[in-house]
Amino acid sequence: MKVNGMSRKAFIGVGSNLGDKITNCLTAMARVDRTPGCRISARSGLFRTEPVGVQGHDWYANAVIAVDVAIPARPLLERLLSIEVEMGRKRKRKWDPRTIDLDILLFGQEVIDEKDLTVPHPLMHLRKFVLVPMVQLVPDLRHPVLHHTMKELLDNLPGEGQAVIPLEGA
Ligand code: A4P
Ligand code: MG
Repeated sequence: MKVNGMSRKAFIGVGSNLGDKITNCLTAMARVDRTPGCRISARSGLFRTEPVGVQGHDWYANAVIAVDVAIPARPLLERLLSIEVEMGRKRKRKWDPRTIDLDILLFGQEVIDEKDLTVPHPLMHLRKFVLVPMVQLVPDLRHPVLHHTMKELLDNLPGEGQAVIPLEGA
């Protein structure tokens, strides 16, 4: 399938906190880029990030990719879940350490509220490990529900907590 002028821009959050985290993130990105109907147009830097919402876990590597998509959101989600499985992710408890986690953050301006697919990602506006890379890529892009730009959402978060540290040369 060609990714052409009919395509939309999706933003996908990439995270790993198990094994060789940076390699895991880069491998997952390459697999997204090889998916029919998906072409990465830009990627943020990679960041070393403090775990959010869980305690005692290892730090994460996180990044965001901008993807030109010519397929609907549902098959994109299915492809992301199968990349996670191919890369050895075992689903145990929610928020367990994972070799790779791929979340659809935004899918064009679409708003999707289904049992197993919520877009925009319901926590993205609260997470520096999402917003710092989003601001690198698209500071002026507006959240389709909250209507603030990525830069405004990041500026609205408390200054302290949620460390997000750029990885050198990544
Ligand atoms: N699902 C619903 N909406 C979406 C969407 N927009 N994108 C469903 C992707 N998946 C979506 O995911 C559970 C189900 O969510 C999927 O089967 C899909 O149908 P999961 O990956 O099995 O569970 P999870 O990752 O444990 O939970 P969830 O809700 O995805 O957690 P998050 O939001 O991914 O948070 N701290 C740092 N620093 N960096 C991180 O990357 N990640 C988490 C996990 C917590 N703390 C973190 C990080
Ligand atoms: Mg997930």
